[in-house]
Amino acid sequence: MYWTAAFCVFFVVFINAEGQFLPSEGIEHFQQVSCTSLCPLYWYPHNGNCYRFFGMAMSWHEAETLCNMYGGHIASISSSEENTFVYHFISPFERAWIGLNDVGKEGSFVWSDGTDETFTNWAPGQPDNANALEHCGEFYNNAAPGQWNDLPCNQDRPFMCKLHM
Ligand SMILES: [Ca+2]
Ligand SMILES: [Ca+2]
Repeated sequence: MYWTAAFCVFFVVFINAEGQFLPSEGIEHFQQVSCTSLCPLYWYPHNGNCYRFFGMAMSWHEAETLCNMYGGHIASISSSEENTFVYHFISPFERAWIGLNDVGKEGSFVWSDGTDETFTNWAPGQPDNANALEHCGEFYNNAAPGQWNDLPCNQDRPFMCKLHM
């Protein structure tokens, strides 16, 4: 049984104009609230989302189905910072699926979790849709670290799942 609920822990601190902490009964001036989301066991929190790496290699669609079972998708990547974070887990395996694909329409890449395609990090010459068979995105070992390639979806790769919290 897995759970995907997110909840927040609120820390409320009361300080006066000089930055001195006040007892709660002396509230008059300012309050500061921080919120921390928690991830299910074995999932890593990062910038409000949860991530889990799966080292067993499988096809892109099998990987997406497994991520769906947890309530997520193969990881989308919307910034250089997120790319570095995800690649940190994947780099020992050299190649791994990402959620980007053009399964629906050749050349129109979309993220399986619906994230807007605002950031891309294709390796030089990619995506090339080699032999008209490449519709799924991966981290590529024949490129600079963290760059992407399009690949036939039936290849087997490890992958990162992402839960939007
Ligand atoms: Ca393609
Ligand atoms: Ca390619």
